[in-house]
Amino acid sequence: MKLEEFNEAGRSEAIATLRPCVDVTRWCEHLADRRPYGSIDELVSEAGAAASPFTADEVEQALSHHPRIGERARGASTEAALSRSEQAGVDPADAEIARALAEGNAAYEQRFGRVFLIRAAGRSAGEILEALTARLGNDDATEERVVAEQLREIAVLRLKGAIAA
Ligand code: 2AL
Repeated sequence: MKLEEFNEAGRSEAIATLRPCVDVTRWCEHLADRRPYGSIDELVSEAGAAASPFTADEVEQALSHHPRIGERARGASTEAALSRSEQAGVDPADAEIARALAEGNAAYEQRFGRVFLIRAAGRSAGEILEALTARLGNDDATEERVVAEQLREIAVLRLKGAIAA
């Protein structure tokens, strides 16, 4: 969608455009209600500020929409297509990587009680595995900050893809 269309859309259409970026109602409503934006930079800057930080509850709500790293999202929804393209650096046919990711995901879920989340776009499977291993050593408070920051990065990247000058 063009920025001009986003600026002029009805409130519910604007919110529906934002929702696949991250399912956090406060963030979507805030950005819709701050319209109009004079530029993409202005929108992106507001989006980053409104996501700093996402609360633990918001992270939990949004995480349910993110498939595990190494699990290809199925279906034709905007979210599923975004996830597949973000995880393009992870080759599902590479059995060794798939096994290492599955083990790492399980260890992370055991340790922190939620799905391991990382901004996958632009990262190779090796880089993701390295980050996963390192983050397993974080204390709870540090990891809570890291996961909120990763969710913010994903949301802002998706926003840049959803709304163009
Ligand atoms: C994802 C995903 O689907 N896209 C992305 O950047 N990260 N999933 C995840 N568990 O981190």
